[in-house]
Amino acid sequence: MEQSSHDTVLVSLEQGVLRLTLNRPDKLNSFNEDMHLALRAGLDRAEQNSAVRAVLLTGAGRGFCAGQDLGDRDPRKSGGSAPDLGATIEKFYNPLVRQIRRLEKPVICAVNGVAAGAGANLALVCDIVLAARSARFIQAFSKIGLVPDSGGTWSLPRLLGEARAKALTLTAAPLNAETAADWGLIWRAVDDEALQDEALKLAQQLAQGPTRGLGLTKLAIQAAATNSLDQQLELERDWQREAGRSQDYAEGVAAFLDKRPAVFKGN
Ligand code: T3D
Repeated sequence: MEQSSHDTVLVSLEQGVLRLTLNRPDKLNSFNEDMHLALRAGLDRAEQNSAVRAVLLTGAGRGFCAGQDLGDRDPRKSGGSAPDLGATIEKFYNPLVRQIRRLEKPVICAVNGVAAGAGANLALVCDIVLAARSARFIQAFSKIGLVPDSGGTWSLPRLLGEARAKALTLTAAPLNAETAADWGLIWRAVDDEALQDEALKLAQQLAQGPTRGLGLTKLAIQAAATNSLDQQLELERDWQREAGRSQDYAEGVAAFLDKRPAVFKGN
């Protein structure tokens, strides 16, 4: 069910994959309030609807997302008063990051073009990131006097180490997709014309997987960022107990013993 082309996020559900396409191409899909609300609504649907078993996030046109729409921050139109950017982070960007991280379903990001500012960090918070070879990741914040947000100061040093994280954020140097993959920032760089097919294939593969086990796996990997080994071992014990109660686990083992492909139903 595709929505009309003036919607700021296009939404379609096919074979368990909810595709969310950021759709303000003339502004390189930069965020205005409307697009924030539409994206959150799409993610709410992914959370609440058991027919959704994976999410695919991408952008319309030549860009993925250029971060905040700076047209909405024109200082010449604000009558001299500085905006409270902390309030917009609290209201829009932080809840978005938290929602993607807590969603117990895989979120695939297909970075189809430039990803700048909060747009770059939105991609990095997704679970598996594929990027077109022509895509660039730009920590654009320092060019306008801001600090990285949307989890960038958290994910960049973890994924890249401090040296690369500081150089990228302080200089706003563009990072191409191939280097991003070589450095471990993303999963893979893909030929531009193959990106959407490859991303959809991956999303469909995950949508046909054992949804509960995949969701718990995602959360377990994330929990390791702050847990000790002992805490993580206890978490694995508890969540394995839970995964072991799923029908998909019983199906997985039966299929192995029967020497046939498993048919996971997501429960
Ligand atoms: O404010 C808060 O709530 C706090 C939160 C902040 C989060 C943030 O994301 S802050 C960072 C904001 N983003 C940026 O600073 C990036 C600005 N954009 C760029 O630097 C460049 O556009 C790109 C490097 C991303 C791409 O460059 P290029 O040469 O490929 O494209 P372009 O010609 O610059 O852009 C194409 C069009 O998109 C252009 O419009 P036009 O001239 O054709 O009518 C451009 O103005 C528009 N556009 C691109 N980015 C934005 C934008 N319009 C509004 N806001 C944007 N962020």
